[in-house]
Parts: sequence; C-alpha cells; structure tokens
Amino acid sequence: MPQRPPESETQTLTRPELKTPEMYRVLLLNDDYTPMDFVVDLLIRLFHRSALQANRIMLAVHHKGSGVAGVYPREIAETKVHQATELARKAGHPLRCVMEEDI
Ligand code: TYC
Repeated sequence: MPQRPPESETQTLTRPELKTPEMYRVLLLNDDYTPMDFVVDLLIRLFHRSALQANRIMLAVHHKGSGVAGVYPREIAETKVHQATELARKAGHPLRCVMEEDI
C-alpha cells in the first residue's frame, strides 16, 4: 500500500483568487462640430457596433448629450478612450470620449 508523505512534506496548492474585473462605460459626448458620419464610422471600427447600432448610438448622443459606446475592463476602456480621441484629433474634430465606472 503506497504511503502518503507526512503532512510537513506536502504542499498546499491554493487557487489564486479570481476577481471579476471592474467594468467601465466608455461614453461619447455631443458637440456641434464632429460630423455624424465620423461618429458612426468610429462606433463601427473601434467599438465593433453594427451600422444600425452605430446610427442609434450617434443619434442618442446627438439628442441627449452623451451615450455609451461600449463597456469594458479598465485598461481596455482607457485604450478605447485614447484611440477615439486620437482618431478625432487627427481628423480635426473636437469629439470627446470619456470613461466612468459601470456600477
Ligand atoms: N452633434 C453633431 C452634429 O450635429 C454629431 C455628433 C454626434 C457629435 C455624437 C458628437 O459624440 C457625438 N454634427
């Protein structure tokens, strides 16, 4: 019969705690100058929205002042904000994109 090693020689394997990541909403803010088509393209390319969803989100931002482009873990949300802002600036548009915790 195989013998187990004494307790002092055994290793306790602990599982690392897996926390679900905190999620952040990436918001687009309305302004009077960024073309509607640019916002729709951005939502399709960067936030992987369908053309229909992208149009709806853009119009919601246009009418209500802000709208959710997507919800992501913190680092991904930060990257999306950075990329959206860069694309807008390079195209000469004042579009603002911000993030907030999704509670
Ligand atoms: N209000 C802009 C216009 O009339 C369109 C727009 C929509 C701008 C959404 C920014 O996040 C935005 N051209």
